[in-house]
Amino acid sequence: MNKEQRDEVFNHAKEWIYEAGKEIRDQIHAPLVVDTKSNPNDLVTTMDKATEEFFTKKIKDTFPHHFILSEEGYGDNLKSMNGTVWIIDPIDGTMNFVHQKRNFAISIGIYYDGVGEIGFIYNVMEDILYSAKKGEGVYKNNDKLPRLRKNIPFNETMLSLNHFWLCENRLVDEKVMQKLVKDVRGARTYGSAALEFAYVAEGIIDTYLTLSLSPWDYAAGIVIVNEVGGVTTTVDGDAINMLHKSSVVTGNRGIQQTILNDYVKTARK
Ligand code: 2AM
Ligand code: CA
Repeated sequence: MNKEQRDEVFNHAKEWIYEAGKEIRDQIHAPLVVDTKSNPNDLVTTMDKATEEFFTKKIKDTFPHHFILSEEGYGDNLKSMNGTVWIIDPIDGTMNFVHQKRNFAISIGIYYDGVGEIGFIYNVMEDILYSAKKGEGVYKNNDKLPRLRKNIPFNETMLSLNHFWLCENRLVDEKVMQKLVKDVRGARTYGSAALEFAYVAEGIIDTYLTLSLSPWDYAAGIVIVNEVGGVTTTVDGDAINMLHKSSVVTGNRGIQQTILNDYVKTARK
């Protein structure tokens, strides 16, 4: 994708995100139909579906040769990342959307032949848009974010993870993860993977860990964290594949490595 093409796609996507976000804010107190998906706590609403349908229609009308990978079933069934692929989560943090009516985001990553070109994470209720184009850094609304700090002392690290890591489970030794939570300065759980990536990029969280996410949860975040000098891998330290579910360890380069090597790899069962 050349700069002209990237700018054209970016400008359309940004306009549609603001339009979708305004619609969600306008409807935030309207009655919702809430269904469950893979388990009773995996929620989907009429607003998730309507928002995804809005984006897929706009994209197919404007860019008929582009592909879409998305959470709620309006996208394509993709077997490869060839060409331009929009990876869309219409509402990331659906449980927050339902219960709190805040702390959720629209997340859109745009890839060309498997390379992340554009990332958007829109905190809808706060009207804060994190956006990135490959090679041009990250903006929080109109302000360019600085590159991530280097050499943060480990005992000053802010960590984000969900409680699953800390409870008895079949994937990790929770005792190792409990030690990690004690060794860092503070631990947080925000309930929206996309926002957690955005907070890593902003430098207000140093690392975010999660055991199983789908491409639409991290496609935009990876581009955005990468553009401020951060790094994202699986819990085994491998690159993330956009066509499958994955574990994720994203963050400030030095801290991410320490957490991966000294804690996560030891904790893996
Ligand atoms: P979602 O709101 O789009 O479903 C919550 O910790 C984070 O994990 C959210 O970003 C949520 O995305 C994501 N997530 C991914 N798979 C999930 C699942 N099966 N159930 C609940 N949250 C899930
Ligand atoms: Ca979602």
